[in-house]
Amino acid sequence: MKTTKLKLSLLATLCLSAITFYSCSSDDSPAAEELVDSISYTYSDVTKVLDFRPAPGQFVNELPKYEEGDTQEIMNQKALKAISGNKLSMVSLGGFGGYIVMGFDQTIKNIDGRRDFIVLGNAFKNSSEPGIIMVAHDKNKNGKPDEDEWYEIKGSEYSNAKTIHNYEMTFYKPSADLDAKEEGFDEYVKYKNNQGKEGYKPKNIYHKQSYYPLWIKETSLTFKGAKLPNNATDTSGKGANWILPEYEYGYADNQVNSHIDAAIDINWAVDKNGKSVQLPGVDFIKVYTAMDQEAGWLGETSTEVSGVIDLHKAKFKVPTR
Ligand SMILES: [Ca+2]
Ligand SMILES: [Ca+2]
Ligand SMILES: [Ca+2]
Repeated sequence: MKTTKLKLSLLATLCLSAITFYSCSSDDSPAAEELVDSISYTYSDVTKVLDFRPAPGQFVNELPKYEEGDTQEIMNQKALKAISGNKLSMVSLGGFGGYIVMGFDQTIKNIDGRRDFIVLGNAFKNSSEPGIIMVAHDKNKNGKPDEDEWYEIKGSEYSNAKTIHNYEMTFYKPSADLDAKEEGFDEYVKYKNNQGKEGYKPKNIYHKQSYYPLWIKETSLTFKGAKLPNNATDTSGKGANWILPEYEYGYADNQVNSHIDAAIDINWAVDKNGKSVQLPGVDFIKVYTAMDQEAGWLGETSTEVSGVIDLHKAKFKVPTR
């Protein structure tokens, strides 16, 4: 999340809560552009958080709040509380690769010709921090997403020449001394990627807590996935006015929640080779930050998730593209 945007996005959430739910009858198909004006964005169908593992970032240990002694299990529960039910808050996934794995009481069905779900984020105009969406159908019915059950939702930048598939980032835990420093400085979280680059991520002046997830005992964290092209531009040329425009479709925290292209068709799922797969539905959704980008004083670009809406359960017929 960009650093100053939190209050604004909470405000946006409050404004959206005023929108009437079910303003059209359940059997009517809303026109594409209406999708979403008639959905309430203040509830979520998420009922489980199986894993919450953010990469280091300026909102880590804050969204949700880490308290001394919290275990992974407790942090999963805190994340669930933030993104389930009808009083939504949000979790921040931090830098590249940081992720959350969510589950549901019932399978989100894949209906042909229609989009099936929305991952809610806090994007607004020129504040898009896209995360890649992975989906799993519990084919072997063991109640867990197995490694071979995951597929990637192929978003609009999948074939962009600047997208790096098989990107890998390792972050190293900073010393307690660095964590304790309250002023901003550049050489904070050491990282190394698989593109031959290493260096440090900065600490900024706005967020003084540790940026490394403190409930994780390992002293380094490695994340793998696809990295989308950078989207941040400083329009002032002086570092003052950063904009992060959206990509077209197929991501989390990218299009505004109320935009039709925030909605996902499970038919967009592809396997590791980019081959389309047909899933009857999905039981688990994983979202990870797909950007590795610092936008000046706004800090690192990190995906936020505030819930998932099953469009069929909500009785919305949203055409695919
Ligand atoms: Ca965001
Ligand atoms: Ca579908
Ligand atoms: Ca399974």
